[in-house]
Amino acid sequence: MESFGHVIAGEEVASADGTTFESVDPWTREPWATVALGSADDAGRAVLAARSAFDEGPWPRMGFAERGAILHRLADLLEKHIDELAAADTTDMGKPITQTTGHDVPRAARNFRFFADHAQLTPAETFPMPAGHHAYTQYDPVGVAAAIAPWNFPLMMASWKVAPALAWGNTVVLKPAEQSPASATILARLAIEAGLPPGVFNVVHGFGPNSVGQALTESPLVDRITFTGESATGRLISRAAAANLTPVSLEMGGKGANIVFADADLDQAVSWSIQAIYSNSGQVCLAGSRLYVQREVYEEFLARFTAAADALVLGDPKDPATQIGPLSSWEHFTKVAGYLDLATAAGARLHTGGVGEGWSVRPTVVVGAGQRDRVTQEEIFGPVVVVLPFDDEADAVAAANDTPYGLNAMLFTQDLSRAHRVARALRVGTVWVNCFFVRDLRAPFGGAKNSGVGREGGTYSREFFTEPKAVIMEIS
Ligand code: TXE
Repeated sequence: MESFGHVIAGEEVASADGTTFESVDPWTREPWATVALGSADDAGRAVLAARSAFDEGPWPRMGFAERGAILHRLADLLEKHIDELAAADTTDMGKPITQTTGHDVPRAARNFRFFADHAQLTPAETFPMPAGHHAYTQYDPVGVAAAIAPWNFPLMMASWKVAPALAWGNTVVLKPAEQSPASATILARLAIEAGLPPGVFNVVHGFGPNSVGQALTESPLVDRITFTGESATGRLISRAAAANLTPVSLEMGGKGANIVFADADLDQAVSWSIQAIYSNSGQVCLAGSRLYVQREVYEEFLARFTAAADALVLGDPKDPATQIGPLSSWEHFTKVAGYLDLATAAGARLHTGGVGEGWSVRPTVVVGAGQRDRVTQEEIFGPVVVVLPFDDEADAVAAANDTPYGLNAMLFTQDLSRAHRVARALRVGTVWVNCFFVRDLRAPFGGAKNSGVGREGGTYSREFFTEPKAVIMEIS
């Protein structure tokens, strides 16, 4: 068994009361790591360490270049330790090793490099004023940021929050998800090696309600809360944060609509649509889990899509040949499997797929569901797509917008005008046209409706992790 502690004030430590929990490998269904189990006390210790590193330490007082050099060193170390980090996430939550080595760890390193450079290179504003006065903006760090991360992209999502917070001069307490704790401790060990001063980046393991997560959201010493997870949890966090008027950034669930028009390049549409729902076993907030296909091409698309889904290799996530691993935990497996029962009980049909070996679900295609069925409306967070036909553009847009979520949508068409028109009509934070998951880290990332509050990425992260200050001076 491997062992992972909290990292507080530059030291890897046990919980104050010495308790631990086990992280379970969802493929073997055996525990593989012992992890410090934090409490509100441990969260409090970490917040105090972050507070004093912010109030008295060098980090917020350094120049961007100096901080950036340390963050680049951390990115170098992530790349050097790619195998260890990839194995940690793959073993913790079951995503294929080719995804952790090919995407998650490189993207985590890129997040640190990008935000280090972005903070250094982004200009602030000056405002022309009547003669005699001059106004400019200054982006001051805010203080202590609490980052509460999910288990579906453990290292990558943590870095997406931690990197901008640090680059802008804040100190951080990260609470990784209890299902995927290992890579956060490794990240914090590497941060010490990279030269981050003690207390600048802290990690506390534990659960959410009545535990570390809740304590962080209730702390009056925390200045910002950034969270990714379930919409219901986002509501709880908002409520807790309101007591101290702590600003929150919430990235929550999704039920991505993927609209395939009859004029689409069907090879391209099938290939992206498969990735959109089955990569990471559908445990992606951006998953294209509602597939609307124009009636003229519905049968042909369904046949091609189903063949591609059936061809995906499900198996041991540590095997490089595997394309789909198990679901992240027993609890999550039962949730996803429950939706399959719900779909059939409501009169829909599994065109292909169903429950697989252990805690896995095979790439599943649900047909015959209604727009208002739970399987079409709720986030399943598994390799389960609902395919529905539509007649015209207006129908497609109405159906796509008809959920409580609004994180993202995809559309496939060769008609340029329609692409712009539909992109404008969709009430979501991101629209991908003829592609999926392609990102520019400067672009806003976040959701409309129940999918999010606030945006992250580029200057949007700067807005959140700084106090923009106007300075007006008399110069006459
Ligand atoms: O989420 P939670 P869970 C969705 C997905 C999934 C469902 C449940 O549909 O099936 O959420 O997953 C911490 N105060 N997404 O249970 O509970 C928790 O410890 C403070 C979508 O894992 O929201 C973990 O670190 N923190 C999603 C983090 O919140 C609390 C990614 C997320 O856990 C807390 C993950 C509290 N009261 C799940 N309660 C996405 N948007 O990508 C929990 N936490």
